Amino acid sequence: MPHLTSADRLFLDDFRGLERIGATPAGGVHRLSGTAEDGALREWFRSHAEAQGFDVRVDGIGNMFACRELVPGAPYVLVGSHLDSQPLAGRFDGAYGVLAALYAASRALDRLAADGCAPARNLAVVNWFNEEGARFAPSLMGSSVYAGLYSIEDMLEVRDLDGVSVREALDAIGWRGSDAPPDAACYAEIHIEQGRILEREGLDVGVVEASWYTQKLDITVLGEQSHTGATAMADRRDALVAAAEAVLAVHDVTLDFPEEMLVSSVGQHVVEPNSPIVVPRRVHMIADVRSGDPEIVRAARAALLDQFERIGDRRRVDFIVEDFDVREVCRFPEAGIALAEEAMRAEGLASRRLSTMAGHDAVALNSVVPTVLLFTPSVDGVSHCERELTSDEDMLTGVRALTGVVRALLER
Ligand code: HGY
Ligand code: MN
Ligand code: MN
Ligand code: MN
Repeated sequence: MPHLTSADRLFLDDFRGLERIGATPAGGVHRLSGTAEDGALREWFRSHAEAQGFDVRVDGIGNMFACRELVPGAPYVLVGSHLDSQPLAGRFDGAYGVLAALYAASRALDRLAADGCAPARNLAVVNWFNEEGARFAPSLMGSSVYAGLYSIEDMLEVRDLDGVSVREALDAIGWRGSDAPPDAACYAEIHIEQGRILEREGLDVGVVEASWYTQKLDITVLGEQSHTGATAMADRRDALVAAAEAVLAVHDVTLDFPEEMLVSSVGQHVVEPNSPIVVPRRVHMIADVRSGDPEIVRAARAALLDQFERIGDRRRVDFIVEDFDVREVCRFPEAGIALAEEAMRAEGLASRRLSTMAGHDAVALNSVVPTVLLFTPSVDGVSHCERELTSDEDMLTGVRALTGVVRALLER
């Protein structure tokens, strides 16, 4: 590890402090949106942002904006990510990007002042509400409301599996605000890659040029409840057996396409009544399907619907399938990519362009303002898992990279 500056040590100390919120015994975090852990993270972020001279605003869907007004009336450079996590997940996904944004924002302002340059824009560091969509679907919720892709009224009424609404959850932790969010001129984000490319090629930073097409299938399988002992096998309408075939179909449909051009999983699965001696009457499950080519997803989706129909006929159950959380391919603007690559060169960092298969708040923001998305290496490419890891050195390099980008965006 090269020589650590005092600012580097401060960053690492703060990241260690952040890690402890919602920490799990196995070294990960469990920080679902709208929970007490989310509330603690927000208090942590607010106190650290205010300590660095930012004024924190909270909008009606719980997005947090730590603002520095530099040029009255000017639009804002937004830089940030998300503090919520998947269940039993990693310490870095989102949280690293929020802390890196706070440090890069302060350092970019210091650099501008040291260079005698005046900023042309204002600056805000953002914690977006519910990027993960784990407790409340869809994902990228707060950033999509900000981008006008979803209505705040609809999102506040979304309910989790226990029937708790977003509104009730935010009110319970006291984080449903009423501040007007700042107007954005542009957005920048740094995020762990959650893949293996940067690590395999020994690179410092990734500059993201496009995101994959992603969508989810909301699948309900309806059979009939009956006694697992007394009911003849020929008389059963077992929703779970049919759902099990459907789960395999979701996985195996990827084999019909060029290797790694399509990825899919069923990650969430609820069985009713979920009793050992009752034939299940209903299974509700969510499939996630992604590809760099939307036509491949559309073809896979058609094949699956056809298979579900055949499974339903054979098993005498009904399938109800709805599309949601659809994200078209997003291409980041060439001007932002070039600006980021220039900043990497100026910092002496090795970077390359790549696509993201994971969704990010930057995808929502890019639908309304020019956006730059940077990646930092992930060890083994593992994420949404407690052993997710990015080295201290790579985290600090990412802060340097983001600082260069924010400084350039402030001057435009
Ligand atoms: O959808 C995603 O890939 C992100 O982790 N929410
Ligand atoms: Mn601190
Ligand atoms: Mn993330
Ligand atoms: Mn994630």
